[in-house]
Amino acid sequence: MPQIHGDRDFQRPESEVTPEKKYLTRRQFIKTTGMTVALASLGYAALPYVLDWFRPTTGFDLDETIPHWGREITSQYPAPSNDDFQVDRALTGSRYAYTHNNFYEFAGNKTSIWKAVSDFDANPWAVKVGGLVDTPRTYDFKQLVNRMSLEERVYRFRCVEAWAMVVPWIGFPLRDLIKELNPDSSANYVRFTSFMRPEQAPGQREGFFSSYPWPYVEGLRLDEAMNPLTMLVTGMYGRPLPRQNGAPIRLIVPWKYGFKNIKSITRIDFVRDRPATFWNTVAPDEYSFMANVNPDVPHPRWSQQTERLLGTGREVPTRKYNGYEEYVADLYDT
Ligand SMILES: Nc1nc2c(c(=O)[nH]1)N[C@H]1C(S)=C(S)[C@@H](COP(=O)(O)O)O[C@H]1N2
Ligand SMILES: [Mo]
Repeated sequence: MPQIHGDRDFQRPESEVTPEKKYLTRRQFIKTTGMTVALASLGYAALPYVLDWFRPTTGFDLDETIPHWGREITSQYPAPSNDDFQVDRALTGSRYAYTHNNFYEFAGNKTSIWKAVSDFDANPWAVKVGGLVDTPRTYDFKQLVNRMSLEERVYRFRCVEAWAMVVPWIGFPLRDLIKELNPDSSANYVRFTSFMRPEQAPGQREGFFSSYPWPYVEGLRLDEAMNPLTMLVTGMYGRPLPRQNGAPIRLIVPWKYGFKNIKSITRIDFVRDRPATFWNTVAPDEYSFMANVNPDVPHPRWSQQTERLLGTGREVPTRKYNGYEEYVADLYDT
């Protein structure tokens, strides 16, 4: 549970302590009005925590949502933590990060995705790499993950819908893979493609979202893809990625809005021209290709000045580039 009382309340200096006599004369007043106000405001302050606590996660079993890899993969977790990447916020409780998702291939309701992924088979998994590279190739996910050296990094994460979280991701810098692939000098962008499996993903075969331009695609400029912050992520909270969070491999670009962080990647292509991307195609006025977190650029339907921290009921100011300005500001003109 989040902390409600701070220790400082119990460390008042002697000078601030009310003398006993005065205290006694105040007593009646405090009893009749003070206590009522205190209890009411405590109840009000606790309301978001209480509501979050009773969110319908009954029956959530983490092991059921992590694909069964066997020992070859699980021996890689937990991965050593890279302490260069720490943040000034508390980690989001894993329960919230596992059960509050966006993954429109499965469902439109964030709190039901961990249930809607039950038919999704993420093992085995292949990732094709092609386009403007020396040797196009197909990686088996297990081989890929065992060849790269995995590390844990704590990053802030900011969805364009103004909710946010802090997650210990496990993965490897995308640049490590790109260097191996040696893309052609004509490659300016990297395009990522997610899976197309209507038989496993209800959102791709029925209902409102089935008319969307599947598969989900995203893209980065090559210099953004080479930024040391950009990761291919295969785990979180010390374990392999659960299916609802994009098993077995997803992108994490922490200075951009959540929708750039494409899940369950099946293809990575090096291309010359800026690729079409999923949300930018669906609603170009609402979701830009660049999608850098910026509190001063409102979404057409809401402000981006603040964000709600998942599982806490707290709202905090949003930071430019999600607080990663020192790493990325030189990538951009403004
Ligand atoms: N394939 C795919 N990737 C996706 C999405 C999606 O619908 N499909 N949603 C995006 C959005 S809008 C967000 S906020 C994050 C959510 O990641 P999480 O569920 O792990 O928090 O995934 C992103 N990646
Ligand atoms: Mo999002």
